[in-house]
Amino acid sequence: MGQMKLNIVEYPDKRLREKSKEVKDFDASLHQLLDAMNPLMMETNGIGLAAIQVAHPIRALIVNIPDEEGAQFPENLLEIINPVMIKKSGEAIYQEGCLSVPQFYEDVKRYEYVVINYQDRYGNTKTLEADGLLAIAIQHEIDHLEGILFIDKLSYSRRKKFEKEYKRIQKERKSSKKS
Ligand code: QAP
Ligand code: CO
Repeated sequence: MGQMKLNIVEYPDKRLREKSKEVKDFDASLHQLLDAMNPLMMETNGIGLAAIQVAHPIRALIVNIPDEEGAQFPENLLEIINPVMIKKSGEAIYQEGCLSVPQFYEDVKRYEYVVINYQDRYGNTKTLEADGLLAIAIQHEIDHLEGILFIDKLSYSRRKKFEKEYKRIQKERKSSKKS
């Protein structure tokens, strides 16, 4: 079987607005997708990636939170399938970005603490308690499963700022012919 070639789907692609489907088969094709998502996330300097961002609208995501120096380690990779948030509390504001909305970062308000139930790649049920950056990342990625992007959570004025910057980013990308 050949290597799976994945590309990041970028805003404003409508495919990012789909609601991802529950994973029912914890089979080789799921494992192959997860195995291809991780190197892509590492190459693109990501800390979280949902399957829908690589054009597979299934309820699967990966997260790898860096340490204080920004280093990521394979043993910190979390593969999260069919997550359900069972507890949430507090408030935290963090400047978020998204591989599907390149080069734009803005403050987003999230819960400070969350607990999720999820399944691993074999279908085993797990519970994860998260705070800090991990809690933020999990909420950001779970939003992707519902077709929600972090820019949807911005205030009216910040959303306007995004629209303006987005146009500028697109122009720059066109003129530099890198895409
Ligand atoms: C979601 O985001 C997230 O614009 C994951 O040019 C964001 O990995 C979780 C990235 C904030 C927690 C806090 C974005 C890379 C990566 C870009 C990412 C870019 C290159 C975003
Ligand atoms: Co994202």
